[in-house]
Amino acid sequence: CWTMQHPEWRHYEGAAWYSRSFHADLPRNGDRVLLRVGAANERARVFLNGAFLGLHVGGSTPFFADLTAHLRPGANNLMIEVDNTRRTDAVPMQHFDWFNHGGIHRDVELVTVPAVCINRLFLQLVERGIAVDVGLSLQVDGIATLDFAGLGQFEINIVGGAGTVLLDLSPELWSPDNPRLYDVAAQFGTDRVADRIGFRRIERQGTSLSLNGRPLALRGLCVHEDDRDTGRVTCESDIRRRFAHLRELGANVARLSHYPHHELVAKIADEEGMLLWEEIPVYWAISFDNPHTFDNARNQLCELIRRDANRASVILWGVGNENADTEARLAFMTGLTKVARAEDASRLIAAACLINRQTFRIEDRLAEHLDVIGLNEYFGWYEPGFEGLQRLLANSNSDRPVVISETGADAAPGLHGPETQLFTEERQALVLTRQVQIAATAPYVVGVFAWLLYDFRSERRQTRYQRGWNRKGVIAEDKATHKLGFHALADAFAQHFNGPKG
Ligand code: GCB
Repeated sequence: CWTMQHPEWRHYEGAAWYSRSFHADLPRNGDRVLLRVGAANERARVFLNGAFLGLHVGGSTPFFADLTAHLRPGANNLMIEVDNTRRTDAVPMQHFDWFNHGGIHRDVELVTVPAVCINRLFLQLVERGIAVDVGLSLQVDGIATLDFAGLGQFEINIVGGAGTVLLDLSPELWSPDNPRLYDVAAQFGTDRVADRIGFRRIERQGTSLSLNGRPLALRGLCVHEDDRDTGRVTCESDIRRRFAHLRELGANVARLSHYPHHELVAKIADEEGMLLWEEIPVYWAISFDNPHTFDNARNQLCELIRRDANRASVILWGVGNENADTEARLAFMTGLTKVARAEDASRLIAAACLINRQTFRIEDRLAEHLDVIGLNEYFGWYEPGFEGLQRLLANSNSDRPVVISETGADAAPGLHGPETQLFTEERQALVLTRQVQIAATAPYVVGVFAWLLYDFRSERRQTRYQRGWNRKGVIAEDKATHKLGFHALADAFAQHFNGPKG
C-alpha cells in the first residue's frame, strides 16, 4: 500500500504507477504467460512493453492479464497503474468506515499455462456423493482425470470445455472440531491443478442453522483487513494470530468485513477449523440504480466465489451491508442473491440489514431472498440503553435464522471509568455482555458477531478518543493489548450460543 510507505503519501488519493522489468523465457508450444494480481485497490490498468492489456475494477479480488502476445526476449517492462480515487458509482462508493489504502496489496505472480488449461475445479458434497465440476480455458473435448486423495482416480468427460462427474464417496466430514481436508488434483493434458478440500453440509431449517446435520450457533467477531504498520497487506503469521485470538474468545466464526480478504485467510480457516462469512463491499448507499455499479458488484461477487468455492470454512456469502430498503436496492441485492446461488448452491446467503425504525421490527423486503438475516444494531452505544433491543427482538418474528451481524462500542485502550461513561473499556465490556445476553433470549437469533476484533484506521472517526481510529476492537490496533471487552465477550460466549459446534 503506498498509503503506508511514506507519511506524506498517507492521504494521497489518485493514480500511481508500479513498474518492474523482468526477464521471461518466451513461451513455447502455445503456452501462455499470465500475470496474476492478488488484489489492487481500487482500479488497475496493466501495460506490458507499452501495450495496454486490460482494466480491472474492484480492490479486493484477484485478476489475470494475458502477457503472451507482448512478451519480448530479454527485458520486459511491466507497468500497472493503480487508482484509489473514491467514486460515487463504485463498490464501495466514496463513503465508508475504513481506510482507503491505495495500491497493489497482495502478491503478483507470473504463471505459465498450456494453451488449454483448467480454470475451474469445484468439488461439493451432494446427497449421493461428491459432485466435481471442471472448466477449461477453451471449448475443447477430452478426458480430464481427478485424483482424490489417493483413494481413486476418476475420469471426467469434457465436452465443449466443461465436464462434471459424481463421485460415489462418503468423505469424513469437515467441521471446526475435525477440520479434515483431502488432497485433490485434476489433470487435463499437461495441466494439473491441486487443492486441499474439506466437505461439510451447511443448511438452514426454519429458524435454525445446522452443520453436518447438527445445530449450529454462531459465536463470531467481525474483522477488518487492516494493520497499523502495513495497511491492507497481511501475511500468514498475521492471519494465524487472528485465529488464535478468535479461539481465545471462544468464537467459532469470523465475518470478513466488508470486502474479500486475502485468499490465505480461508485456506488457514479450512486448516484450523474456523467458520467464515465472506462478503463484497456493497456497503451503505452505493448507486443501486446504476447498471454499471451492479455489473461491478456482480463481478466482485463472482471473483470471490470462484476464488474460494472450495473452502469448507466459508459457510455464508454476504451480498451487502446496511443498505436502506428502497426499490432500487431490493432489485440490486436480489440480483446478487441470484448470482450467488447460480455460482454456488452449496452455501447460505446473508446480508447485514437495518431495523425498520417505523415499525421497530426486523423487517426487510430482501429477507425472503436470504437464508440468514443479519442485523447490525448498536443499542447501548449509538442508542442509549438496551430496552430498545429487548423491545425490537420481542416485537419481531422471523421464519428464518437471524444473527446479530454487528454490535459493539468504542473503547479507548487504557481508558477506565464507570460503565456509564462512553469510550471507557468498562462501557464496551457492558455493551458486549448485555448484547450477547439479550440476543440469546430470542429463539430465532442463532448467533452474534461482535464489532470487532481489532481497532482499525478510519479517518472519519475523529473524536478525541479516536483520532482516526475506529475503537470498537476488543483488542487495540497493536493486535496485542486486550481490552476488558475481550474478557467480557469471552465470558458471554462461554454462557450463550455455545451449543454443539457441528
Ligand atoms: C456499522 C458498519 C461498520 C461500522 C460500524 C461502526 O454498522 O457496518 O462498517 O464501522 O457500524 O463502528 O459504527
